[in-house]
Amino acid sequence: KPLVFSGVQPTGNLHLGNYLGAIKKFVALQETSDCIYCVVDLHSLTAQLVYEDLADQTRSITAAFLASGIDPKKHIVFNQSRVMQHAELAWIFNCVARIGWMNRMTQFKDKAGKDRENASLGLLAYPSLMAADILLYRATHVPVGEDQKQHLELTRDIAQKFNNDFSDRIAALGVGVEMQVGEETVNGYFPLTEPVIGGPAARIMSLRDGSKKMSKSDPSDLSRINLTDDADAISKKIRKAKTDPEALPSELDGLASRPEAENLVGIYAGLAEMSKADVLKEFAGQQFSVFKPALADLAVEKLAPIASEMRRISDDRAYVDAVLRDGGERAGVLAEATMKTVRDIIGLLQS
Ligand code: AQP
Repeated sequence: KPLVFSGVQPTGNLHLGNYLGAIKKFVALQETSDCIYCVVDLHSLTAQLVYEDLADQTRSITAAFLASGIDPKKHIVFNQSRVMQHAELAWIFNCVARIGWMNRMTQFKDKAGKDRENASLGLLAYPSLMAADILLYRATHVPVGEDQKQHLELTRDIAQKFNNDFSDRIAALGVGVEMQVGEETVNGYFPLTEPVIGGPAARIMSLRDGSKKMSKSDPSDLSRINLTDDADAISKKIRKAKTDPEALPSELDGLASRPEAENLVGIYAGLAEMSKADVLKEFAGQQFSVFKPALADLAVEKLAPIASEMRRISDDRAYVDAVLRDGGERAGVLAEATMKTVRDIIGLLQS
């Protein structure tokens, strides 16, 4: 059975991009896989060290997972900092990965801005912790938005370098598994994890600027639809979304160089579980004055039940905390099993 891992940072209100690009996939994968979904609170420290409400943000992301349909009994839901092995493996991966690999990450370049010397070391090492999150469970699949693709490639690079560097010890301990790398069959301890990216909503853009991704940290609230927005807010944001004066085309080609129009079509497709081409078949030749209200109705229909369920779950703080505690205990058992082997592979004294 595939083993799925993914995480979301408790850095602010979840938005439609997080939902369509990631959480909706988390829910679907539960049917076919064993899933571990994590609120990655240690990752959020890379953006900002001091939060007034980190614990409440962590609970709120957990409530969003549960409200969206993640089952914490059949699968595992927990917050990263409870399982200290994430930080332990990240340290080892800091020593496996190369600084040049980290320097090339576009997310680091974007977030560090011009003053790179002053960015936190944690921001640079972020992908190393992410690789640890995934490989601690030897996850085979990671559902993420398009923006995380490069980090997933780096996770494979780290796994591959670890497998290569320690190949003799992995073989001597008999802890490797056979895997295919290109043409070659190799024996490694860590799998080369596959990203699960794709569909019409893998990269949802800002409602104000079709060249920027929808993001929690955009200062304009009009740029995103939050999972907690009410029907009025959703309708208003879609009404005000930037568009062009043309009608919708009948073919996908007609959306080329119309990023805002393409984004709204992608959002519709993601919410309705249709392809963009089918959305265009339905709305070909229509103006945004027709398409936007239809999109707003669909968004309200899909998001309102999640928002109200989130509120209901959030009111029961003891329940949310119990889910995270229980998930943390179960994740901790799996994590320690991996770390015992990793310490043996490296040769750290454990007896
Ligand atoms: N715009 C997006 N479209 C599709 N997927 C997206 N994701 C984020 N933005 C979009 C996916 O959501 C998951 C959780 O993201 P995260 O919270 O761990 O980190 P992030 O990518 O940094 O999210 P934000 O909202 O954009 O936050 P800021 O503003 O802090 O950068 C991931 O799978 C991500 O791909």
